[in-house]
Amino acid sequence: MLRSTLIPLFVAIAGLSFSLHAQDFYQKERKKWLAIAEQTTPKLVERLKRPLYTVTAQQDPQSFQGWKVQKSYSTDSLFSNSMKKQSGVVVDFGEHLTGFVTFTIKDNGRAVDAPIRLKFTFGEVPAEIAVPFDPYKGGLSRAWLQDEIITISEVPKTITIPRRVAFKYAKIEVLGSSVYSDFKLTDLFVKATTSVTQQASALAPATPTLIKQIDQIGLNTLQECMQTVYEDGPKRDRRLWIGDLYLESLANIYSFKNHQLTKHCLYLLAGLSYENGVAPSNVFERPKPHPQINPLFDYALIYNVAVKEYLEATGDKQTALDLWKVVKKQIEIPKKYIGEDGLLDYQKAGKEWWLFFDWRNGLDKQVALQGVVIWAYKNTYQLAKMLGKEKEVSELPTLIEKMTNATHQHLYDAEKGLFVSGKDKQMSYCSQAWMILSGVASKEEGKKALLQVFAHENAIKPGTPYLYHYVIEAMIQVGLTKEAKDLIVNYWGDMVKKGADTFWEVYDPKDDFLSPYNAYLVNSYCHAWSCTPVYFIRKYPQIFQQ
Ligand code: RAM
Repeated sequence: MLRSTLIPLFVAIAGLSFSLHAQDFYQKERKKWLAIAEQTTPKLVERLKRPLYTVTAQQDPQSFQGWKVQKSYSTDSLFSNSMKKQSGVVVDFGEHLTGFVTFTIKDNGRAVDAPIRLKFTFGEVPAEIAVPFDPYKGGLSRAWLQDEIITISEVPKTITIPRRVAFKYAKIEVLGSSVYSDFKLTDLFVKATTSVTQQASALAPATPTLIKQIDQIGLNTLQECMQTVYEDGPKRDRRLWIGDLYLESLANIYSFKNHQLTKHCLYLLAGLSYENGVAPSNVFERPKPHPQINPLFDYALIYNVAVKEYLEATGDKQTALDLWKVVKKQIEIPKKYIGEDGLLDYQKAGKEWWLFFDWRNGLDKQVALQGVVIWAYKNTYQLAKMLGKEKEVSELPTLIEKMTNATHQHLYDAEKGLFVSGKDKQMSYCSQAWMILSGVASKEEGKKALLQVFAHENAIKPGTPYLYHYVIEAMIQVGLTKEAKDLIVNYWGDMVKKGADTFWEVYDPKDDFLSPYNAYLVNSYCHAWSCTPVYFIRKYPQIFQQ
């Protein structure tokens, strides 16, 4: 727990030297990239939504995190009766929404003679409106939790809460009011936004019901995360991360087809790259575009693959050529760590970088690191060919071959039939997936490796839908298509059965309270990287739509 929250911070500090480099590698291009990013900022589509009814939260051991909601009474009654008698009421908007909330307060017979203090608590899942936020022991800021206290000095008044929120439920408590007067809440609505403009096509009629539901919830998740950038989560972290962008853009290609948003994000990341040339792990748009100095090895490489996928989907060569300088720079990152034997010095890399791959404590990343580098190199070389630039990266084929051979020779345990990672020869889903995606494992080896690891009780499983994405992609690649379908149906389907309206950042079927941040309430419950069933279901209709 400690490790996962501290490492990024440590690297963030170490990374400061990063930005203080002598010269800005993109000095000439930065301005232009940021200008294009600005021009391509999407317009948000707005919808006004009001709550459907009030609900009560009830404890239920069978429900997700032990809480469910029960329909209570109508909003007509909520809006026409004294608010003082309804303190603690919870309203249900019927769907996950992202936007700014506005409410109106009026007196209820007797003139209001003192300020009114209200507390709003917004929740994506029932536990957030049922379990107290404090005392808070999480590793991330307490302020991510969506509670807001508002003091109203004049009545009647319509107020828009200044903070954008992401929620399905809202709880309203009266913290302060005068005994000599009364008031009511007469209106409450959210101006919900998204940059989705085009609906996704319908699935084949023969698609199983649960898969249809998974697809729809995946679309809802993606739509909520598609704001003026591909956010990772509209509740938290509300920013553009390369790893999330990559998966969202894949799902977008097969659904909403808002390619302009992808272009916008790729330019924004380029324009905000660190001065030493590394693509930034994550960036903020406001108050003005800026990166977080927190370099992340695997995400920097994934940038290249995102550009390649964008080009393949759109044919927009101009953009890919424009961004080529960033792509070319990312392939330099691993070179410093590749030894004579073709193996990366993963310990050194791990000291100097944040290596992510998944939020799962104890995951050994040696094999995955070999895999992601080879995979990114292969994709970059394909991109170079599409752009007629292969001469500029002519070292890649030899490097790929050398690394592939070394990985196979040193990290494949032929007796066990799978890849083992680190000095303790750890077996994980992560390692097998990356060996397949990189092509280090042959189809047969990969298939066997996955089946072996699935059968191993002690193998390290993914902790997030993010890593499950790569596992499923690998399963499809080696022909485990029925198993891939079962996994989507079981893992994402399980979230559906537990009441998900949007897919969660972290999900372990055996532990509803798992949190990389030491506080499950601060987890995001509408998280971009969890939307990728949309991509699989639509890209492979023969597997999923019959
Ligand atoms: C978390 C977020 C985000 C992810 C990073 C690595 O802060 O969940 O989605 O990309 O970690």
